[in-house]
Amino acid sequence: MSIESIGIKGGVNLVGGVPTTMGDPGTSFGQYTIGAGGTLTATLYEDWTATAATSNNGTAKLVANGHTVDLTLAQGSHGWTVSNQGNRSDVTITGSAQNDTLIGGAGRDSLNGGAGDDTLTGGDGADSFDCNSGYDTITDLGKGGDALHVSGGHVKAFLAADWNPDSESNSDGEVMLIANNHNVNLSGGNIYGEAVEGTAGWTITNAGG
Ligand SMILES: [Ca+2]
Ligand SMILES: [Ca+2]
Repeated sequence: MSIESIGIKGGVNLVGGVPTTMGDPGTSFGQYTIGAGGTLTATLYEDWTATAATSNNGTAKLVANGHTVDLTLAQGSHGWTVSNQGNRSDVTITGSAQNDTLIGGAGRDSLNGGAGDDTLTGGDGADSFDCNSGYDTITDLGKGGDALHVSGGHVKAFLAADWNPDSESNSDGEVMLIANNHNVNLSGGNIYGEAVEGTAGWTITNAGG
């Protein structure tokens, strides 16, 4: 990975690929160890996959800048904030096992928080939200015609537009949709005769949630 900028405070160590020039977009990076009280802020110039050599016990913020980020193997007790806001490229962002905040851009993003209680925001574009465990929150479901895939866990999704999911969406977890004065129609589509597959319950409310 290369970065444009990095903010380092106490407790941060860089493991491998330590830059010799701060702020050089061409500087290659390896993995990070962010200690308690440490802060990492970085803008990606390449796709980046964390290995188990990366851990976060402090604060970690990545600007995806149109690149895929995979934090599945990241260690440590703290989650990550990853944002592609302001970028039109489609990206896939996969969170860590902790509580992450993942934010898409204007493209068709795929956001998967992984374990933990994650907060997902797709932005514009037909985004795909994948939720599999924990208590995840989606802040803008429906904006751009999104798909929701719930393989487990609990999801609370706030609608940002009318949502009429097709058969791409499914749930085997518990989903609460906060209509937020938008229309929801789960009956359209046609695979297996229903729009939204899944065995677990859906709760739809126009209350504040
Ligand atoms: Ca997570
Ligand atoms: Ca998006």
